[in-house]
Amino acid sequence: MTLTELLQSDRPLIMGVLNVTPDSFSDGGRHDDDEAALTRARTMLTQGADIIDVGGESTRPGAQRIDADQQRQRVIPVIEQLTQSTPPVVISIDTTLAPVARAALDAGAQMVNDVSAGCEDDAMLPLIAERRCHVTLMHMRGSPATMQNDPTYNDVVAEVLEFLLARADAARAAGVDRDKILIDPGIGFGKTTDHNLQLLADLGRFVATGYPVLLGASRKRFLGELTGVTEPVDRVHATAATTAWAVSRGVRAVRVHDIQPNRHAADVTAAIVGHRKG
Ligand code: PMM
Repeated sequence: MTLTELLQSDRPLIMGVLNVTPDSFSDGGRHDDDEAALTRARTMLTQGADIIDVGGESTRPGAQRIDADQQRQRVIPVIEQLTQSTPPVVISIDTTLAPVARAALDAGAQMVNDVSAGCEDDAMLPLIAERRCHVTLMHMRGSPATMQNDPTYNDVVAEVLEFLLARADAARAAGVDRDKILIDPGIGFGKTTDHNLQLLADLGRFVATGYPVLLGASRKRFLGELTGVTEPVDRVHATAATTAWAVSRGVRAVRVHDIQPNRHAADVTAAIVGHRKG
């Protein structure tokens, strides 16, 4: 299936996180060689992932930047293997740098997941337009190095919405088709627990824009604050709660580390929502 076909289907989409980074906070560098990454990707697909989001740079708070060459060296061999397998895997590349995105698209990726929404690299939106691929535009306050330094908003939902609509307009002005754009409020990117909860409570306002909404709450710190669970890997149930809620509000895709519990939470919620609609 292509990503276009997946987005046209009724089923809530599960995007599995494949961090090919030695320093990602939740994978702990266990997938930093190609074989381990491929095995992890195949497990996620067996468990029901629709899309694999491959990233070569950690965006955890305070993380060091990884340059384009290093990101390419990490992700391209893995992407090539996955897109050349049968059936081919739908790949999203998690990067803010156009040279990395270009190499990933050359290797068969179908979407660019840009946590800077095209702000970091001016060449990104024109590249997306030229390749006619999908793009996720995410909201972030500041950069991963600084974003958790006392973020403040007057009205977090209105400000994040305004930013995402402006970035979607910028993408369209660069030539990206409307139906290729997804938006993401960027849970945990320059937000306190209270901000994250406001964004989650008001997900319906993001869905009402008409752009498919992607949500990434998996294992994030605010879930630890709410539950008292300190280890990210143990925040599976907390994450599944956000998935069920998000799907009930009309969110199209969730970006998660633990596929099976989120697949089940999403599918059961979608069945309830579908039943209510009659
Ligand atoms: N979160 C992370 C990385 N990439 N992309 C999108 N679109 N949305 C997110 O919420 C998001 C992302 C950070 O999480 P990780 O370090 O566990 O991958």
